[in-house]
Amino acid sequence: MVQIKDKFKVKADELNATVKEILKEHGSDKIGEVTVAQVYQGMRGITGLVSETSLLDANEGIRFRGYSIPELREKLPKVNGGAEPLPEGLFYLMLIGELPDTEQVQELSGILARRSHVPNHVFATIDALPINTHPMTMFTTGVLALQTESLFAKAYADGINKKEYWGYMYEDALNLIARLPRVAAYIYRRKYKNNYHIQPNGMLDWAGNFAHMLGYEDEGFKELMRLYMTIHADHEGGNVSAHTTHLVGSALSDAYLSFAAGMTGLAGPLHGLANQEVIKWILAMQQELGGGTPTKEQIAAYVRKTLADGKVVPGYGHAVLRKTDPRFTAQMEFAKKHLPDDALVNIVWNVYETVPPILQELGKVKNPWPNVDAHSGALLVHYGLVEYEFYTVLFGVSRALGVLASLCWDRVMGQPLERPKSVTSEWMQLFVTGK
Ligand code: FAM
Repeated sequence: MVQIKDKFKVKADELNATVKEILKEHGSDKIGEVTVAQVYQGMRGITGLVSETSLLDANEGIRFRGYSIPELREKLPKVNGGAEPLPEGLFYLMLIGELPDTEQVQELSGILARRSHVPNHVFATIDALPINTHPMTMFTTGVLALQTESLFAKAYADGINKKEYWGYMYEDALNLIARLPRVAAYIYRRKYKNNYHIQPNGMLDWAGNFAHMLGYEDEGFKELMRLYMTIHADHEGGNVSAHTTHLVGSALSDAYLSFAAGMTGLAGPLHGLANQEVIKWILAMQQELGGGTPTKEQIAAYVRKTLADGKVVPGYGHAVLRKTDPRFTAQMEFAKKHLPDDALVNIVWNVYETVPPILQELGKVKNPWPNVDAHSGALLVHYGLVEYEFYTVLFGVSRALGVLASLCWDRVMGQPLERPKSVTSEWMQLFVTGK
């Protein structure tokens, strides 16, 4: 079987030839305009990046190499008897640009299992942090501690030719993806299960083994983990975790340094930390209402109180999407199939019916619909993973698939140091008024 790495290089050589032609014929073509508001307000809608792995449409949602989430759930290989896609297959698709067959996914699962060794100093570094340290801080620290293993960093220090950068970045990316479940599970078992650690099972797929090391043997949870790791893997290149990984990587920081930087962004409440904030918000609402299942009227009142307190409703809205997130819909379908009567899930569904009209009333919210985080916690709680501070670590393990596949493409395409221009408001004043 042609090695995945060789296949990647063939695809990259083809794309490099295409991009060379595009730049030669159209390099000075204008692709858009930039307004003063966009410069001051988060560069929304400015097309300024290329990321091969996925593309986000405001109304259609995410497509990974052209495939929607429903299409991935149908077409990607699954475990025997399973219904959810193997996330290794999505990594293959994002990297190579073709749907893998079962044999190719099984080969990738084996490669990752063989590369999953984590040196003891990484665990010792995590152990040096106080037990009440946030899991995302432990996770990011663990990734940085792994940087000792970077083949790219060693090769660069030895003076490699820039044409060889991609090969070492590819090896680091696969090694890091292979190691992350072990690091994440170590953190979970240290913080919540009295340091009782579970050894990996090399016979399981990447996500199934992750569930096993977390301490969850239920096949339903393993299926949820396969879906979870698939839908959180990528969301084009401009979101905070993807863009940060890309930006730091553009300085030729290795995969460990770049991904750790991306994870510090994912740890933000407006980005990946929202998945824990959603469950915290629902539990706080239940507590304030004396427990039980709140009515839609009670939910509406609590939403209005949240807004009146100057807080955001976590799990709702999106910087690009202008409809219900297909990643929310995929989770809702999973819940309807496996746990339709779960009380917390039914609260999520009642919140879904209640929040959008209230956010629309405000007149300022561009997307009142739920995003991926609005549903994820309720599914995890159902299977017993109730420690919501850990949820963003799950998100981070999944996001590695997309941002590290993208990092391999950045290096093989020879993407340069990223360096947009900034100005001062004094400059802006002069620009807009002429004085
Ligand atoms: N609750 C309350 N207000 C909201 C809101 C929400 N869910 N979503 C947007 N707004 C407000 C926003 O704060 C802004 O208010 P101000 O003008 O007073 O500052 C106004 O509506 C316009 O914002 P926007 O243009 O509609 O949204 P942005 O593109 O600025 O922000 C989000 C996008 C995701 C940061 C925003 O929707 C939000 O804060 N959502 C809640 C946090 C969340 O769920 N984040 C997770 C996002 C998810 F995709 C992920 O990355 N995992």
